[in-house]
Amino acid sequence: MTTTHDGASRTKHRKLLAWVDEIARLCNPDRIYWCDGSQEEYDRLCDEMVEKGMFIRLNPEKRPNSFLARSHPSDVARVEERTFICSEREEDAGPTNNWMAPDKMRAILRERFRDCMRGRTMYVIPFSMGPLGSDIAHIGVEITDSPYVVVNQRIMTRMGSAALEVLGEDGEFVPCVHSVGAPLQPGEEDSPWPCAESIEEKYITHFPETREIWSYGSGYGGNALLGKKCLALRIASVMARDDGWLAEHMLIVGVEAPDGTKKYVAGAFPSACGKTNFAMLIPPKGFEGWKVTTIGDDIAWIKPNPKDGKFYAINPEYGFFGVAPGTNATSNPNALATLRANCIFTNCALTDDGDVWWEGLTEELPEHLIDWKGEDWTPGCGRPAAHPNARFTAPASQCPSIDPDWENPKGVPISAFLFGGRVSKNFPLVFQSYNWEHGVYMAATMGSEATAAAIGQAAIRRDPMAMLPFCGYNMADYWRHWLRIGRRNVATPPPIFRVNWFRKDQHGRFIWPGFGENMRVLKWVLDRCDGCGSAVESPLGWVPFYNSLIWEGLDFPRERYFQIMNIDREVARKETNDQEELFTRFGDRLPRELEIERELQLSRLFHSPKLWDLSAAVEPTRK
Ligand code: O2Y
Ligand code: MN
Repeated sequence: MTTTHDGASRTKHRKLLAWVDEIARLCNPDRIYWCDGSQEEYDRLCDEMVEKGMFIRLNPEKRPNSFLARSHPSDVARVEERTFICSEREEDAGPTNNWMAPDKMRAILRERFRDCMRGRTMYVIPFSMGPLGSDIAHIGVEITDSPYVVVNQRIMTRMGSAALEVLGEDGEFVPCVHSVGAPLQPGEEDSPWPCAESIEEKYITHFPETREIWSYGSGYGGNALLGKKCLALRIASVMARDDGWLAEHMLIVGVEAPDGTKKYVAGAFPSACGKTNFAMLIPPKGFEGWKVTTIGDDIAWIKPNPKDGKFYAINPEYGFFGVAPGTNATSNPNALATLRANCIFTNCALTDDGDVWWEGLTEELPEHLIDWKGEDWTPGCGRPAAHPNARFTAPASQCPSIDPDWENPKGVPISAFLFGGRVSKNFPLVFQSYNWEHGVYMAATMGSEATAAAIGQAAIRRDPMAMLPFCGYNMADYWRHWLRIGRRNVATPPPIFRVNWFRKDQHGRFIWPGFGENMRVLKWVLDRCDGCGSAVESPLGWVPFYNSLIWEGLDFPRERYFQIMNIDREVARKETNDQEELFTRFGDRLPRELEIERELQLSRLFHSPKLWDLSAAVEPTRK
C-alpha cells in the first residue's frame, strides 16, 4: 500500500490533500494518480485500456479517436433500488427516496471500501460542474479506481489542473468517492469490466448534510460518473434549496427567430422521452430562417438574478451521455454529427469494419455484428445487437447546434419552462398553466405510462418534474422551494407548459410526428411568452387553437389536431383523483397550494362538457 503521492506538488489545498490521504488509507490502492485533464493523459489511459481489453479502438478512418467499451451484463444502468439519501432524519429524505441513517451507512461503506482498491490505481479527478470560475458552477473531486470513469469524466466535465486552479488553496468542493468494488488478489488478472458481483453489494449513496457522495460496486454511467446525477442533481438540489436556486433534470435550448431575436427555454422530461433529440432539434419545413441551439441535454442549474429579476441557467456538463439506440439521421442528425470522432461508446454493437452500430441507426440491418456482449450477431437471431441502454459519451463542443453562449459563465436567461411526459391517451399536445402555482402543480403531477391498464387510461408512473430518481431531499420540500422561488426571487416567473408528444390514435399510432415538428409547439410557447400567441381556456390550462400554430410545411389537418387536443372529462377526472395518492404520501409536508390546485382542476372538470372539444371553441383569425 502507498499513501505517498505527488498531490502536494499539484495543490496546496490542505483539506483536499488530507482527504485524499484518508481515502487512500481506507482503500489501499497500489498507486495514486492525480489527473491533469490533458489530451496526452487521456490518450495514454485509453491506450492502456485497449491493451488490457477494456476498450476496443474503433476504425480510425470511420470513427477517429473513438472507443467501444462493453460493460458486465449485470452493470448496464442506474440502480435506483441501491441509491440512498442518507440524511440525518428519514423525513428529510422523504417517501420517494431510499433512506438509511448516515452512521449506519458509513459503517457499511467503511467495510466495503476497506482495501477495495488493492491492486489498482486510485485516480484523483478534480472537476468543475459548469464553466470554470462561473458563479453558478461548483467544484467536485472524484476519487475512483476506474480508468473508464477518468476518461468519461474528461468528456463530461471540465476536469484536471484547471479545476484545481479554480479550487485554489481553500475553495469548497464536493467529495465523491467511487470504487468498482473488485479488489485484485496479487497476480490476479483484471477483467474487462470489473464491478461488484451482485446488486446487493452496490451502494450509490448521498449525504446531503455533509454534501458527500460514496458509490460502490458499479462502473456504469450515473452510478460512477459522480458529477452527473449524484452531484449535479441529488447533492446540488440540496445546495440549491439552501442557497436559493434550482438544480433541475432539464435540457436548455435557444430559439432564434429570422429577425435575430432569441429566447431560451428549459424543459424537463423523464428519462427515455427524447430529451437529447429535443435539445438538438432541427426546425422543419416552414421554419426557414429559424435556428434552435443547444445549451444542454440533461441538467440545468438555474439562478435568479436579482439585478433583472430573471432566471439564468447553465448546463453544468461538458459532454453528452446519450442513449444510442434510436439515434439516427431522422431522429437526431445533430447527435450523429457530434459522434463523428473523439467519443466513447458503451454497450453498442461492433461492425465488421470496426465501427459501432445500434438498433435504429440504419434501416437496413448489417449482415453481421459483434453484439454488446461480444457475441456473434446476425439479423433474426432474436437478440438486440446493442443493449437498449447503450450509450455514447461525446464532447458537447462537437455538436453542430451548440449555442455560442453555452460556456457563458453568467448563463442564459430562461423565458419558459416545459414539462413533458409520455402519455398515449387523453393528454393534450401542449397547454399552458394559469399561473406559477398551477404550473408547479402541473409539473409535480407529471408522469409517464408504466403499463397499459386493462381499460381506459394506462397507469401513470409519477415523475414530478422528472426528478423522482434525482431529488436529494423530501419532494414536498422541493415543491415548496419551487413555489417560493418563482414568487420571491424573480420579478415575473417564466410561464410553465406541459407537453406530450406521445398521444396515440385508435389504431395505436402516434398522432404527432414529433422530432423537428416539435418546433411548431415551441414557437407557440415563445409567442405566449411574447404575449401574442392565441389560446383558449380548457379545464387543464390554456390551449392553442389550430391557427395558433404554424402549419406551413406539414400536412396536419384540423380534425387531427382536435384529436390530439381534446379532453375526455371522465378520464381526466380519474387522473386528477389518482393524483391524491401521490400527495397523501407527503402528509402535512405537502404545500397547500398543490392540493388546492388539484381541487380546482376537479371542479373545472366537474363543470366541463363530457368531451371538452377544441373544435367547439371560436377561433380568432390569424393576422
Ligand atoms: O446514468 C446512467 O447510467 C443512465 S441514465 C441517464 C444518462 C444520461 C442522461 N440521463 C439519464 C437518466 O436516466 O435520466
Ligand atoms: Mn437524464
